[in-house]
Amino acid sequence: MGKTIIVSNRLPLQIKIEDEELEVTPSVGGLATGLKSFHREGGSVWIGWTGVSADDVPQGMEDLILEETRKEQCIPVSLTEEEVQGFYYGFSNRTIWPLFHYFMEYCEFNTDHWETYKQVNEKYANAVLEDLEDDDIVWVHDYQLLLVPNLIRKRKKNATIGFFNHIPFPSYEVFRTMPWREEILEGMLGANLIGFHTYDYERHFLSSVNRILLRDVTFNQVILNSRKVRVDSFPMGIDYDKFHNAALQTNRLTTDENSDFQQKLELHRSSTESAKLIISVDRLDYTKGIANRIRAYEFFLERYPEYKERVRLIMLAVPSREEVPQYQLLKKEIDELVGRVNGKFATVTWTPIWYFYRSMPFENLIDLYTTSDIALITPTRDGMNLVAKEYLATRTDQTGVLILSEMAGAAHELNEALLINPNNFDQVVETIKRAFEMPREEQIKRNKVLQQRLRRYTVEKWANDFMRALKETKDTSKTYDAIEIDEQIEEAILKKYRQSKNRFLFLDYDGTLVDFVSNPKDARPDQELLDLIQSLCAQEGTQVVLISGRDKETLGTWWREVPVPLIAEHGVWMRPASEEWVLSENVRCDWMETIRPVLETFVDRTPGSFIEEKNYSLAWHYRKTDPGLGELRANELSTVLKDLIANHGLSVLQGNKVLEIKSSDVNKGKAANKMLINQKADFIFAIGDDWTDEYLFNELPKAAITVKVGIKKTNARYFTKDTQQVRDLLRKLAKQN
Ligand code: ADQ
Repeated sequence: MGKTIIVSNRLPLQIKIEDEELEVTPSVGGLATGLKSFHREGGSVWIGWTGVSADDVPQGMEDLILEETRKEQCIPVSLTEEEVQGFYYGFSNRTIWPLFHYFMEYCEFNTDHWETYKQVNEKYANAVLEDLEDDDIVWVHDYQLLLVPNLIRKRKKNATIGFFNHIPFPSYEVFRTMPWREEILEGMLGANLIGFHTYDYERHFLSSVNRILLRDVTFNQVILNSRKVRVDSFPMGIDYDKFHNAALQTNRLTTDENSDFQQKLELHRSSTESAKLIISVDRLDYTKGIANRIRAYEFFLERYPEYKERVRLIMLAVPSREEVPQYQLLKKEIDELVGRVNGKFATVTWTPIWYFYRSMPFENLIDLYTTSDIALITPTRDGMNLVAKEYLATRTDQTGVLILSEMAGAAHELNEALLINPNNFDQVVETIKRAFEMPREEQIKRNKVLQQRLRRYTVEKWANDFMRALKETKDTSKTYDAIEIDEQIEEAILKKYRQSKNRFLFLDYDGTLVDFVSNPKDARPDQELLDLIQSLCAQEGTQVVLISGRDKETLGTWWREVPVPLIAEHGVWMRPASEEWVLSENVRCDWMETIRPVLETFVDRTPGSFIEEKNYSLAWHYRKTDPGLGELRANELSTVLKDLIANHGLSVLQGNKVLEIKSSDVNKGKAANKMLINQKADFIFAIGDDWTDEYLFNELPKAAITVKVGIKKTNARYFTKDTQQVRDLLRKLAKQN
């Protein structure tokens, strides 16, 4: 078992350089806690930026930083100020962050930022590659590093890579506005496992992959040519015991032992009987709904003036991304709003809002959580929101009310909280009132359930679950019956080829020799392919047969100059090398009059689909339709056809984004076998990518070497990954004598 390499934008440590002195202290955020068992074990490492730009590191101190961070099992990625600006403040926080949180109006599509983002992602990937050994597991985190998984994959094909996105993944309609959407999806798909906090983000991602990259998605797996990527949701938890135990300890302190901060909080409580505290804690970010929270609180005081002097909102906002203009504007807006509300309602002895714009030490955060009767957490979008969970963990007597926005990922798990739509002011105001009035027994009943859940699904469990699922992805890739053609198998095939005298190669065309294109007419063979088939045909004792579902006109035109035998329409037509087409099966087609109108109704209802009329079959193509709709209609059509074809001796072939109706007497297997009659073939090779080729694999003699293109369910003996590998193999065959 190798080591774990964790990769995130920032390292879990703080670096201070003062008077040429270096101080490195580990920081204990949620992520660091969750990953501690992996990070501290087996020489594992964490790769990331130190938070100090290379321009601010005094000359000669680089090595010392390296040495000191190494002691914490960390490897620093060095970033210049310019890189930090373009990568972090630029593309990460002015493009991805707003777009993924549905703030499209804040989103900047700046090519320079994108270039820097790519370049810095390369830096992180290189740092991983320098340290990566065969059995290692790489876990990449968050939206700053979306391209890293594929950058690693490109250079280390068999690496085990996980990726977790800590923020939402937006719906396809929003994501598709991104100019570099393909690159971003491809970047993420470099991983074996992609994790999100909720199922909604997962399905948004899968939908984008399906619609933008036109990749097949089955359940929660993306099917690529050579591998599958599993996508799943893992809701992140907190270090429950840390918060709970700290709260127990605070509650045990006597008044004198309490912190100054706690004493001030108590003063407010004791000043008025029934006085209540509402708390909110966030990074100062426009996604957290801070401004609307203040406005809702203002409405509350207006609508229920009896609460004046009996309630206080303590707002804690951590400074964040102050170099991004939107955050500067937000800071100003919040300052003004707090000023306005306090100015409007304050009395000599009471201010309605206490606002802290700073980070608080852990102990004070606990003081706040334990003293507050209500937590008001109202993001307009939030990947998860850990503050909500932390608040609940500190409620040791199980009192307290959590008001939580439905738009936070955490809302999916925290159903017993009072869930609100942060845009519905009326609802927020009434919910604050309800929270005030909620009987103690009800609070306890709700929190009991919530705490049980949080205690069980901690951040450590989250990390373990993700890692287990990541390791499992390695095992599932081995469950195919077909064996991948590796060097050894390839050598055996070549050897057999050399030793035989009468060889037959049955080659499917689309998806095997050429990749799929959106318009089937554009898939004509390139010169390289023409030459390759020509040279195979020229070999003595070798019969190459192109066997396809395509119509004879197209195939005949494309292969006019090459003396290769062709089988068209799955076996209806046959063209011996350089001769005329002959009808190889006497097939009826009077059924077409009945089936065609049915297909036409599906074309009408499925934009982008069309009917291809061949001499002896009808095909309904849906490659260019909306992928979801196409699959849905294809299923519907199969069902409709099942009843219709029963009496006609017809069958429906489900190809790649096509349904083809044809006589049951015709298939590629039968057609190929016909060619083999009386031939004494001593080498039979068949290769194809879709369902119609399974007839070949099933019906050819047992000794045939059958190969599927792509990782799919198949009866072929072997599989190869893509058309490129097919061509490589054929090229090698062409060189044998
Ligand atoms: P954040 O947007 O930072 O995280 P959140 O999950 O709430 O949001 O985490 C904030 C953390 O900072 C909490 O642990 C909290 O205790 C701490 N904190 C906040 N204000 C503080 C203050 N003034 N002083 C001290 N500590 C403070 C991103 C996503 C979230 C997702 C997390 C984890 O935006 O949606 O939940 O990652 O995946």
